[in-house]
Amino acid sequence: MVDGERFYEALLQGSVDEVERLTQDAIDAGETFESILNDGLMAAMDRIGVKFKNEEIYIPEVLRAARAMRAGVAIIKPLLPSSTGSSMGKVVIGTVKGDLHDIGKNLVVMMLESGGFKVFDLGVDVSIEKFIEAVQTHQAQVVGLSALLTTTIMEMKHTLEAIEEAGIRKQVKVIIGGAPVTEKFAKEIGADGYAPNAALAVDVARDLLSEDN
Ligand code: B1M
Repeated sequence: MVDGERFYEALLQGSVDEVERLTQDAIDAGETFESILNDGLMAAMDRIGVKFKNEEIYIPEVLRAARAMRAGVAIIKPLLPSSTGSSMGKVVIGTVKGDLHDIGKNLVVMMLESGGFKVFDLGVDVSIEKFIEAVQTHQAQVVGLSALLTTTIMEMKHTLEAIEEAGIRKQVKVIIGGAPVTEKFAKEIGADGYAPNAALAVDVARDLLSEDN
């Protein structure tokens, strides 16, 4: 079993070395990608979020925790099967304008790549214009929008509207996700798909593209 408490302590300390060591130990003990991610790193980050909300810790500590989490994710990444077959399709993805959270989005990128998609990651704080330009340049079949703030999820709606106005709505499937996003919200704004986590984002993308063929 992954020792969630130790991952939490290491993230709270922002200790890259300790997170790397715990992650490697868990791999050596035969733990799976999913258990290290879900029971170790993500469970720890959820607890960091609670402390942050309660103002027991502040942005510098959260940033250090995020850096340590990224180090752990980098170590488990090779556990994901790497895709070898033909490309499943092209995805343009980013965190919407005004939002700097990228840990979840980066996991979605990792899973999509492992699932055989060619991913163009636009990063964080991505403007609507940049999304549209990237879809056109790369001829993407899927756009992925991530948002972690209740104040930025409406950017998803605005991005969808702009995709419609640009005349490319029929060309792309839009998938949205992030902690405050729900299936209901996705339906309300007219997104094609919603995924509550990174692994399901791959299934949703696959299903949407296979509906088209
Ligand atoms: Co911010 N933050 N943060 N933060 N932060 C939250 C989101 C918050 C819930 C914390 C809290 O109060 N409990 C809160 C939002 C409250 C709200 O909106 N109602 C919050 C706040 C308020 C803020 C600031 C406003 C704080 C301030 O300045 N006063 C500020 C905003 C900055 C900005 O974006 N403009 C801010 C800043 C930051 C840091 C920069 C310090 C840092 C981000 C570092 C980084 O990402 N590089 C940070 C962090 C780390 C968090 C918490 C603690 C952790 C987020 C995270 O990485 N989770 C977070 C609390 C929490 O979520 N518990 C919090 C782990 C990650 C794996 O999960 O991103 O949900 P998640 O991704 C999941 C799914 O959601 C899904 O798959 C992922 C994995 O399975 N998913 C998708 C995500 N995107 C998807 C896309 C898809 C499909 C699925 O399809 C395309």
